[in-house]
Amino acid sequence: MMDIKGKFITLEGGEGVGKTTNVPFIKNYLQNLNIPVVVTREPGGTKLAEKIRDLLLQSNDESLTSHAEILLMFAARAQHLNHVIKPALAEGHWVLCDRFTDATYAYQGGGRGMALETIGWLENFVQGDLRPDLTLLLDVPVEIGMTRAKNRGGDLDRFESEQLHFFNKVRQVYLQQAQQYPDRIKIIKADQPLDDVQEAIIGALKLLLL
Ligand code: Z5A
Repeated sequence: MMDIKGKFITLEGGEGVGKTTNVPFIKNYLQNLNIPVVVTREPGGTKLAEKIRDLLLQSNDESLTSHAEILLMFAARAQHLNHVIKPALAEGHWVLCDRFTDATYAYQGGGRGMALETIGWLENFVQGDLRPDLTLLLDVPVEIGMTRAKNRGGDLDRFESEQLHFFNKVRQVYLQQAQQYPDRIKIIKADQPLDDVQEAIIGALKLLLL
C-alpha cells in the first residue's frame, strides 16, 4: 500500500471557466508557502497519455464511440496515476491536476449519457481508493464559458465543437458531484473578476493547510 504524503488537488469546470488561467496562480501560492508542487493535466500528463489525448481531442474520419472515448480516458489516467501522480504524492509533493475523474462524470456521464455507475466502476478499477483531497470546481453559466473560449480564438477540438445542451448537461453533473461530495469539491464562482476568483481559490486552499 502506497504511503501518501502529498496532497492531491484537481481543477474542474466546463469550457472556458478559467482553469488554465488559474493553474500558475495556485502553483505560485503554494510554492510561496514552500510546498513542492507538480503541475499536470488530464487527459495527458505522460508521453503515452499525451498521445491518447491527441486521439481524444482530434476529429477523425472514423468517429470515436462513447465506449472507446471513456476507455481511452481511463487508459490515459492509469498511465498518469502510476507514472506521475502516485510517485509525486509518495515523495511528498503536492499534485495540481487540470481536470481528473470528475470531468469523466461530467463529460462522459453528463455530456455523452454514459451510466454514472459504470464510471464509478472504472474509477474504482483504475484508482483503487485514491481520490483528490480537494477539487476546485470553477463554475460559470455555460454561455459565458463558451463565449470566453470562442474569444480566445484557435480551432475547436472534438469537445469544444459540442453544442449548448451538451455543456449544460456537463455543468449539471459537475454541480451534482459537488452536492454529493461537499467536503472535497468546493464551488468557486468564476464569473467574477479574476482577483475575486483567486481570493475564493485561496479560501478553499486554506482548508487543506489547516
Ligand atoms: N475531458 C473529458 O471529456 N473527460 C475527462 O475525463 C477529461 C477531460 C479529463 C480537454 O480539456 C477536454 O477533455 C475537455 C474535456 C475533456 N474539453 N472541453 N471542452 P482541457 O482542460 O484541455 O480544455 P478545456 O476545458 O477546453 O479548457 P479551456 O477551454 O482551455 O478552459 P479553461 O482552461 O478553463 O479556461 P482559460 O483558458 O483559463 O480561460 C478562458 C478565457 O477566459 C481566457 O481568455 C481567459 O483569459 C479568460 N478568463 C479566465 N478567467 C476569467 C475571468 N475571471 N474573467 C474574465 N475572463 C476570464
